[in-house]
Amino acid sequence: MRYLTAGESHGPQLTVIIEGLPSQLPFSKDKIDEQLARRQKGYGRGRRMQIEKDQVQILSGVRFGKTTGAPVALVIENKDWTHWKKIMNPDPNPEDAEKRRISRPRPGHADLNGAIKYNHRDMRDVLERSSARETAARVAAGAVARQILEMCGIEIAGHVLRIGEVEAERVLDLPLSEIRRRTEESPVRCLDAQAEQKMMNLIDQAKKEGDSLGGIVEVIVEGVPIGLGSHVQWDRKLDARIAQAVVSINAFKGVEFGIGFEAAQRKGSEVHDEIMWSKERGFYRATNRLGGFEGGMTTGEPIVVRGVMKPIPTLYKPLKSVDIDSKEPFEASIERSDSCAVPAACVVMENVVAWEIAQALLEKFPSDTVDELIDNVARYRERVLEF
Ligand code: EPS
Repeated sequence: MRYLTAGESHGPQLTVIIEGLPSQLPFSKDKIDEQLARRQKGYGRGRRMQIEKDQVQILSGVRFGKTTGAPVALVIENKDWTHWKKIMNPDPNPEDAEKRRISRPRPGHADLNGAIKYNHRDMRDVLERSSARETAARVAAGAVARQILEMCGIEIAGHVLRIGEVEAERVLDLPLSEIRRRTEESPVRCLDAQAEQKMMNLIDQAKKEGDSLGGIVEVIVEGVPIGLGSHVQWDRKLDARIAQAVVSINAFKGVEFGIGFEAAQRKGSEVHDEIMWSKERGFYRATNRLGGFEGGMTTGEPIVVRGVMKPIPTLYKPLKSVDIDSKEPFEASIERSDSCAVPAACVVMENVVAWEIAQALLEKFPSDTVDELIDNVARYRERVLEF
C-alpha cells in the first residue's frame, strides 16, 4: 500500500492517490472529514483556518460505500484559492508573474534551499508546496488507514505533552477511548487541565509578541499484533519507518519511542522490559519502556511514540535574512501564520503513524479483500497465543 500527494497551499486543491487498499473495505467519507476537522482546530491556529472547511471528495476506487481494490483518489479543496487564482495560474501569464513574487527567504523555511536547488527566482514556487497545508492530504490518507486498523482491533490516540516551556503531568494507564474523549474537549489536546491553561496563556503571550511555539506530541497505538516490521533489513524496521514518517511532518525535528532519549542515562537493567507468560495473554512484557518495539518489530505492547515540533518559522517578529535579488539584508516579517500548530500536529502525527502501521499490517498479511485480512490477523493472533 502506498500513497502520493500533490497540491499547493493556495492552489485549487490537494490530491491524494492511495494504491493497494484491499477491496470491500467499508469506506466512510465522514470518518475522513472528522479527522480533517480535528486537524483544523487547536488553540493558536491562524486566520487561514477560518477560511478553509476541509472536506474530502472521493473521485475513484470506492463504489456504494466500499473500496473496489482500484486506486482511491481523494481531493480536498482549498477555499482560499479563489483569492489566488491569478497568482497561482498554471498558464503562461507574464502580467501576473511579478505580483506577490517572493525574493525574501524566511529563516527556518524551505524557501532559500528550495530556490537555489530548483533555480527559482520567485520563492513562492517553493513555499506553496512546502507549506504545512499538505498535511491535510496526509491526514486523509491516514484516516483511510485508520479504517483498516479499526477492523483489525487496532486503536490509536494522541495527546500534547508539551508546548514551549509548559509540560503536562503524565497521566498513566488511561484507556485510549478516554484519551480521545478528553483531548477532544481540550483546545490544546492536553490531558492535564492545569498545564492546558498555562499552555493557552503561553500561546496568547507568544501571539502578542509576534512569536511562535513548538512542543511535544505523544501517540499511542494498542492492539498491534506481535511481529509487524522486520529485523532482517534496515528499511523493514517498523520503528525506523515510523520515525521517518514523523520527522517528515512539517516542522518536526525528532522522534523517540518509550523512554526514548532517557535510555542514555539508565543502566540496561532499567531499560529492557522483562518477558512474562500467562495462559490468557501468552507472552508479554512486565513494563513497556521500549515503547512497543524490539529489533524493529512490534512486541505486542502498546506503541508509544513522541515527536518534537519546532516553533513555526513564519514570525511576525522579524528575523534577519538577505534578499536574493539585491543581496541586501532585511528583517523578515510575515503577515499571516499560526502562532502554535502543535495541537493540529498531534492529529497529523496520529494519522501518519496509523498509515505506517496499516501498511506494515498489509505487508505481513497481504490480502486482496478486507475479510481475508481480518481472517489472517485473527488466525495469526490465535497462533501467537499458542506459541
Ligand atoms: C502555513 C501557513 C499558513 C497556515 C498553513 C501553513 O497558511 P497561509 O500562508 O495561507 O496563511 O495556515 O496551514 C494550512 C494552510 C493548513 O491547512 O494547515 C505554512 O507556511 O506552512
